[in-house]
Amino acid sequence: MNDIRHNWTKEEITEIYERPLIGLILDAADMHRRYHKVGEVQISSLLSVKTGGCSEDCGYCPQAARYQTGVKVQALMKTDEVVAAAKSAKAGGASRFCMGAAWREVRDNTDFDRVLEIVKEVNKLEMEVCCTLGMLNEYQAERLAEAGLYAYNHNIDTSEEHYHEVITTRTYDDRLNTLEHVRKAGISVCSGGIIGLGETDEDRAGMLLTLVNLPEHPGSVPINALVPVAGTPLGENNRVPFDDLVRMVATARILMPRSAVRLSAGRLELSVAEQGMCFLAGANSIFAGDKLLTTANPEFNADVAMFRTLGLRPKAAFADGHPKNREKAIAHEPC
Ligand code: SAM
Ligand code: DTB
Ligand code: SF4
Repeated sequence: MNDIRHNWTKEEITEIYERPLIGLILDAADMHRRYHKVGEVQISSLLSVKTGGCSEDCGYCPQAARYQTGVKVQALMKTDEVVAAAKSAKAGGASRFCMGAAWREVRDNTDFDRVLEIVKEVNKLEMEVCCTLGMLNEYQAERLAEAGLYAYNHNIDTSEEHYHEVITTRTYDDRLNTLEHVRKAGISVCSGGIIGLGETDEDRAGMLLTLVNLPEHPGSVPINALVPVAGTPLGENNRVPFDDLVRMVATARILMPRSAVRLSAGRLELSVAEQGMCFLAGANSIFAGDKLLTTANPEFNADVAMFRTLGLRPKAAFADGHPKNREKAIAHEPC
């Protein structure tokens, strides 16, 4: 049977998500072994290059100006500060450097010019450069591609049906349009979502349905567990049970065999054994560094110890193909 499909139904996805957990993990592990080197984990480092003061109302986000979360607004960082952070991330084993900005969308101004300059400089470090800057038009996506951007993160967050319960200042279609601009510009799409937003299992299947039926599966799929932040509308939500996270990872792995499935926000709450189950279920990417954008992430030394315990090793940059050679990356065969 063809593993790479774009015609899944929600019923098929639900059937996978609801399998008995151990069987589901083994099914996902089989798929993982067919398409990836077991134990190889991509390490991405995150840096918030422009923090807080965002005009959007995303119910989970500590950076929305309208919520009192104690996040300090910080203007766009200077190029040399960002490059210094990228060098130190590389020294710590990261092969991808992802820069986040608390913007609704990119505007054609001097800040964007600086982001383009930063992308060019970080690219010289032979790291995979990624940005997450909010919505982009076609022209902005092309300019980022020309500057050497490898990947663009833009999450769909949840199902189309649940989206307006979480965010009202933009639509699901706005998100999908940006993803299309990114894809057309030849930039690797990084898109996933968050669990723990008050969604149902059907919404979770719906979110994966949107991702898997895109014209190409995203190169990376971040699966975030909500980090509840006081002051946000979802700040009182319960943490998601670890087995829900394992289910999401495993289902994403089965649906999108070639993609990197990133165990993203929420790792701090997981034991090494629980994270180990996620790696077994097909997670092969993490955000490393003691901070995500504004919230805490496991300490560097704790991740080094976890890699040793679980027998994991960092994946090299551009192992799936250099952007200059993107066709090769897309066509790569199962190993
Ligand atoms: N402003 C840009 C945007 O929204 O696309 C980029 C930065 S935004 C903070 C990046 C992603 O972080 C969001 O799409 C969301 O999926 C994730 N995120 C934000 N707050 C979170 C939280 N409290 N817990 C888990 N994930 C979160
Ligand atoms: C993604 O999917 N998760 C990251 C990254 N992409 C940009 C962000 C997580 C943010 C968690 C809340 C915070 O630290 O502000
Ligand atoms: Fe702004 Fe992005 Fe946070 Fe939404 S998720 S409030 S767009 S920074």
